[in-house]
Amino acid sequence: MSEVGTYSIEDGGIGVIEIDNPPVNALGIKTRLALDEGFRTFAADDRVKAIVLICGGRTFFAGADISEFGQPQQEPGLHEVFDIIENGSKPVVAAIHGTALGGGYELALICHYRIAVPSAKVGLPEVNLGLLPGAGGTQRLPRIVGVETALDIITGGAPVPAKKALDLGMIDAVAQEGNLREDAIAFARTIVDKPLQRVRDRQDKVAPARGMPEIYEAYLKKNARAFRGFKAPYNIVRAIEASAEIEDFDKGIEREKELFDELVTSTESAAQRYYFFAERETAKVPDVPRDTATIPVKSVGVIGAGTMGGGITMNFLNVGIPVTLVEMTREALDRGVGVIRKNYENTAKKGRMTADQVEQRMALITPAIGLEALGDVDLIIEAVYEEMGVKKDVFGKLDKIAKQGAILASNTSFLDLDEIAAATSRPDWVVGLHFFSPANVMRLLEVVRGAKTSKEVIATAMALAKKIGKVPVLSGVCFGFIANRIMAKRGSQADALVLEGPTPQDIDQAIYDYGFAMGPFQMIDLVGLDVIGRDETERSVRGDLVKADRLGQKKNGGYYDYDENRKATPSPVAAAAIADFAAFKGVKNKGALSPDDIVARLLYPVVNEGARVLEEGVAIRASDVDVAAILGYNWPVYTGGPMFWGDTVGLQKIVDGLTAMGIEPSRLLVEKAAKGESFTR
Ligand code: T1G
Repeated sequence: MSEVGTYSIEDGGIGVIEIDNPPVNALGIKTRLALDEGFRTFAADDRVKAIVLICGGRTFFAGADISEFGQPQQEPGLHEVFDIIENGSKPVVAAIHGTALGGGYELALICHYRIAVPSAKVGLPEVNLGLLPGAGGTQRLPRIVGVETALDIITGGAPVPAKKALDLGMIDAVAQEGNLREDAIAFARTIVDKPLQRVRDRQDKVAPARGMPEIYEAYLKKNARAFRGFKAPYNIVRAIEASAEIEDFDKGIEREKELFDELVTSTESAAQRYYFFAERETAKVPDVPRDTATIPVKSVGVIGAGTMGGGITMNFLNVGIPVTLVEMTREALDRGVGVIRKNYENTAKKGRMTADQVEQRMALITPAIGLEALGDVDLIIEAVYEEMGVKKDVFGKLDKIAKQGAILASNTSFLDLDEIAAATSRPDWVVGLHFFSPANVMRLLEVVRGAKTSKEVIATAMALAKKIGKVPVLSGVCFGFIANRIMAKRGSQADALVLEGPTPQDIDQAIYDYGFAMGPFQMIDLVGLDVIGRDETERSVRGDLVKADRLGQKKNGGYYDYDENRKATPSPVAAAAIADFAAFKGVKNKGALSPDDIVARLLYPVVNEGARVLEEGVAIRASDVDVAAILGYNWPVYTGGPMFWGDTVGLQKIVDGLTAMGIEPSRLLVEKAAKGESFTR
């Protein structure tokens, strides 16, 4: 009996190997030792005619143990264990619940049969870690579902629900929910005498694709935009090509290993594996124990039915929490409710929810005029105009209306939460819940902790964030909190650099090639020059362009000109405005800059601000800063985010670069660079 495995023999000679290695039965060394022992024991026991492999806890094996990557491998390795199973003389049935992912589903593919409960999902999400399925998944899955379907499943990485997996042949049977063990044993009895067929020996699904390299070129071309900057999808496509082109399975495995090894040693994969844990770390607040009592939130009030208020409302409707949605006029309220309905109906049109579900969610809204309707709700989120006087007025009134024990939250994106809390008699119940627009889509939620916010309110906010599908990042009180504050440095440097010679398109191209979806000037033109916050007390290029009625894509162009299809071209008008403002400011034209120098000029200051946010204690940990930048601003995940990337570049190089730019490096950055320390390694 191993530490995490138990073995039993049921009627009919069915050997059952049960692994229970919390939290997700990852295929770390303890699990591998238990599998090795179990299968060797049953192979040698003549009473055993077939074997069921099942897991305890929340899920079937959820993959290799990601924390083991980069460490010396402890024997037995995954391949050794898999060989014992696949080359055994007795049929093996994988009994799946929860999420059989990555190496977990690859283990299921090694077994001769797979049975799952209806709520189970199976998948190969290694692409999210900058990897490919390195235990045979790229060679076995095409042998079950064919090359085209395997391309989608493996480059997409999404889990496949049991019903669809059955249709695709990824599993062979569906068990009754809650009866997996019994059903798997019964299933095993039916296959005891059947001839053993291994997935690796099947050719029928891959033979038709043999000799058709155009499949893969076309696939890479079709997905060029989605795969841009990532290495793993390209290697995945090549590995799946090998499953059809290389008839000898073991040679196909060799090719898979070659392509896997390229990825597992890459910075991109290290960054994405780091990010996997970073996203799960954010909910842990050092001085708020995980068992801190949380306040039940069974009803929510949202003040403001505009874009933010409506999006915020949808998050709670989506998880069945009723919302009292408050506006000041019937017209604004009806418009807001109408937008929510329209959003759901659009989702229903795409087949992602039913008409009934739309009505169920809409029925959870209680529209109301005036704050008085909020006297009974457990949590109130204010999403009114971003002006301190307005916020303080609302919170002063809420203090009189909200029940004792209600949490009062502001969605402010940069104002001083402590000042807002001071407008109430209950600052310990005041917290910031900073959603990012569109609030029903963006996963980042900055939880802003005021000086007096209680630990229970923080614990509740962090737990509630996860319940509504957000990734919470705790922030202290400062202008712009974390994501907006550090990314503002990219914008201000872009505004300064464009006066010195590089054009908006030079700057945007460099930032696009670094991995962002678009550059800063394209973003401003998209959002609108009159919308993006700016200091109106001072002249600026943006102010001059707004005065010239150039508002961006929506009106007359902005930094670019646009044709009727919104295709951007460099704008002589914008170039003249930039030159005119540079002359006004007395900025000399220093000529063009290389893309690398443009990236350094725009992003080193972001790393520097991230260091400041850490030294001020606004953020708890460097990986939280990375999560905020990646989820809030689409910082390319394969760089790991600003702090991980800063470590990759080298902190001393960043200190020297900032100094050369005349930008003062933060104390923490200088200290770490001097000591040869890193933020994230
Ligand atoms: N390795 C190590 N720890 C893991 C883990 C893993 N594969 N998966 C989860 N954890 C930890 C996680 O850090 C957290 O820890 C706890 O389990 C609960 O996770 C050879 C190379 C399974 C859907 O990519 O998608 O196999 O914070 O908070 O929301 O080809 O975890 O509690 O200390 O996410 O219920 C491929 C990754 C690996 C699956 C559960 N497998 N995991 O979600 O809980 S590479 C994956 C998930 C591989 C092979 C390749 C999810 C989940 P802590 P959680 P959850």
